[in-house]
Formats: sequence, structure tokens, C-alpha cells
Amino acid sequence: MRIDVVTIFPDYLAPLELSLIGRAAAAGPLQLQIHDLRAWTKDPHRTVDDSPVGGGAGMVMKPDVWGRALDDVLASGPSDPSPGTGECSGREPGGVVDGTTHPGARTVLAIPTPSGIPLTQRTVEDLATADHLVIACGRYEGIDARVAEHYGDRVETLEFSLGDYVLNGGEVAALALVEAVVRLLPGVVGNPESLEEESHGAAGLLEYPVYTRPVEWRGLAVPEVLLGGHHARIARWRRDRALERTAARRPDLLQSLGAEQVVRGDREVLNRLGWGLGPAGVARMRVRRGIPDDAARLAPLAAATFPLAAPPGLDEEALAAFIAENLSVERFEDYLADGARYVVMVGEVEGSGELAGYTLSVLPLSVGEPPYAADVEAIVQERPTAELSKIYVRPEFHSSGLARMLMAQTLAALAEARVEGEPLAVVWLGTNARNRRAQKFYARCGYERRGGRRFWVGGREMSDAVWARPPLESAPPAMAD
Ligand code: 6GU
Repeated sequence: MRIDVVTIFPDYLAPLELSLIGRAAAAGPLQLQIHDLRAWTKDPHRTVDDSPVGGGAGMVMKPDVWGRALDDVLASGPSDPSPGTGECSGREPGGVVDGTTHPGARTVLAIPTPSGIPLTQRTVEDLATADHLVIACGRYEGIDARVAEHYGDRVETLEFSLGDYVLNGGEVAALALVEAVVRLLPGVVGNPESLEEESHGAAGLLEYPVYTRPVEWRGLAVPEVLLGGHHARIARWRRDRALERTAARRPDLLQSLGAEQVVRGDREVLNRLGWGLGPAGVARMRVRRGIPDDAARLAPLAAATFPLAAPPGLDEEALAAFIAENLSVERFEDYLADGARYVVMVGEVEGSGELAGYTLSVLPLSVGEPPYAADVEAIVQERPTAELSKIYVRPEFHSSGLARMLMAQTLAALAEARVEGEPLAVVWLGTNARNRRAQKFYARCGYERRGGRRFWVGGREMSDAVWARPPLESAPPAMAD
């Protein structure tokens, strides 16, 4: 690859002679040339700037000087090394630069500017495949806009920024770009594996923290797991730290993680951090207390999800009747208005307009109030007792972790509830005994199977498994598998 940098401060680019980049330039896959823009001035003062047309502060770099410089440097092509670093030809314009001067070669003109597109590793990877990279470093208030416009029509042009802050000129950005691109050229970085696990790599996560000896330094120990030599455990630990770091520092990166980038074991740590895996990839999930305004969104959610876990054999009419009777907007308005009787929790997934899940719990109004179902009364004898009547999640968020989050938050809300001043002793629920996924879920959430019950829906008798657990921390819902 050939890289030309045009600047009014050639010395600023001297660090490129050092280290990996210098070695690549000396012997490897890189031909690097630094040019002094002033070589293309024609006046005795070697003027490169002028005041902004239309007024304003600062100075603007002249298009005519830049035009002569870039015509020459672009025309020199990827494989026409002119004299070495620090020198420049200063020759007259080499004619039209139209990208066909060097057939088959890919030339990119990169212009650092705080108003450019943020430079990313993806862009850097792409630039590393070019044959010729020309970097035009502006100073002052920037380069006359017609320069980028003119070359933009003739050669692949990239106005890029290092980030949301302002530097005095493009030289630091040029250094950054050259280093980022050149380390990707074959043979420049000794161990190509070190390119794989780094931040902004294919994983889409920030890199995990790294340590070396001594294992104890200023009272800080290297994490135990790294000393054990258990490779799978170390990999899991590193992955968890990478996920945590990314959640804390770059939630935008986590947000753009696709489902295919989420691996086994990620879900638990994501859930703990308030994230889950939905149909559109990783998304922030939130569980909160329902408010009266939620009724209009809860009813359709309840109507859509209830049939999916309904006992087999229940006919459409009976289902519809149950939904109309118990899951209407009006009924949810009642539930949401009566905080002494009902606890409604809703689950939201960022980016999805709908509610993704909910729970509905029924509190007793007096300490001794038994479960409304007589056969439950016999097997759930602790008082006061509440029923977790509904816990539903849209199918696209099954196994996202939202159900666990809903359960944990619901139990936390129930642990806060008081019945005649007393905390709940137990929470019970009934569930279709043949739904194995559900039984597994309740067992994992710390419920104990107490027995069965019979109940009626739409004139048909059904049978359920009854599960119970205390709402308090005594047997915490194991939110991690
Ligand atoms: Cl590329 N140039 C300048 N002058 N300032 C910057 C920048 C570039 N990126 C961030 N700030």
C-alpha cells in the first residue's frame, strides 16, 4: 500500500517513522510519503490560507494550492514512489485525476475534519484494502469546501473525524488513521490473533480487562479465575467482563449486537445488566409497575398471549369468552386502579413499541383470606397468601430473559406488599401441568410444586399444577441458570 500525507507540518508526521509503521515503511508492505503543502504555493510568502468568504473567524485553506498538490499526489499512483519521506516533487499539475489513471488500483482521498464521518474499525478495515491512500491535512478553519467537492466527483473521498471534539488540524487524525490502517496490513502485526479479540472486533464488544504479573499489586489482586488455568471458565469470565464493560461504557455497541453475536451463557449476564435478546438482537429491557395508562396496551398483550398457554382442548369460543371477561381494557383499568387488590407489572423492550410481557397478581384483603379456589386452600396453607395469576411474555421474547426479570420484579413488589400490616407469607400460582417449559421455569424461579387443582374455563373442567414460594429473599429466584 502507498500512503501519501500532505500537510503544512511534515515534522508532525515524524512519529510514523517509528515502531511498527516505520518498519512496515522500511521493509514491508507500505510506501509512506509525507509532503509539504507549501511546495505547491506560487507566491514568495508561500501562502496556504486566506480569510473566509462571507466573514467569520479564522482562516481557510486555499483551494488552488490544495488542487495542485492533490492532482500531483493522486496522479503519482500507488506504485510510483517519488523521493523519500519529507520530500515532495512540487511539480505542475499532472492532469485530470479521474480514478482511471491507474487502472485496477483503488485510490482513496481521506480528509480529516471534525465535521467528518466518525472513523470506525469497519472503515479502517475497508481502507486497508485500498492501494493508495492520500491524506489531506487541513489546519485553521479547514480546507475550502470545493476541494472535497471537486475530488469527491473524481476519486473515492472520505471526510472523517476521530470523535466529537476539535483538534487544531488534521495531523493527529492522519497519524491515527495511518496507524490504524497499517497495523492491519499483512505482516505488520506479529501475531494476527491479537487483531481478533480486540475491542471493535467481530465480537462487537469492548475488550475484557487484561492483567499480568505480579498477581498482587498495591493491594489489587489479579482475578482468581485467571490463575486457575481452566480455559472455558476463563473464556466465560472474559466474555462476561466484556459484556459488562460494553453495557457500562458503550451501550450503543450492545444495542447493535445481532442475535448471531450472542453466544451461550451471554443471556444471564445480559439479563443481570438489564438487557435481553429479542428478535431484533440485543435490546434493553425494563420491568416496572403498571400505570393506568397501560390498560390500553395490556389488554391486547393479554389477549394475544393468553391463548398460547391455554390448556389444550379449550375451544375458541371459551377462550374468547374468558378474554372478553377477564382481559379487556376495562378489566385492566380495574386491576391498575386497585392497588390494594392487584399488582400489575409490565415488561418493556426498548425499540419495540408494544409491551412485551406482564404479570398480574391478586392480593388478599385480609390476612386470613384463603386462595379463592378451595382445592388450593388445602395445599397452600400459609397466610397471608397472594396468587400470581398471570405471567405472560410475547413469544418473540421467550428466552430473552424478560420472563425471569418479570418474575424477579413481581416477587420484589409482592415482598413489599402488606396485608393488614403483615408481609405475605407465600405466593402461589396454577399452571397447566403439561406445559413442561412452564414447570421448569417456576422450578428455576424457586417455586415448589405443591400439588394440583381443578378449575373451570368456559364450562370445561381443567387441571393445573400448583406451585408456591415465599416472595422474600429466603429462597431467592435464581435468576442465573
Ligand atoms: Cl479528523 N480533525 C480535526 N481538526 N479535529 C478533529 C478531528 C479531525 N476529529 C476530531 N476532531
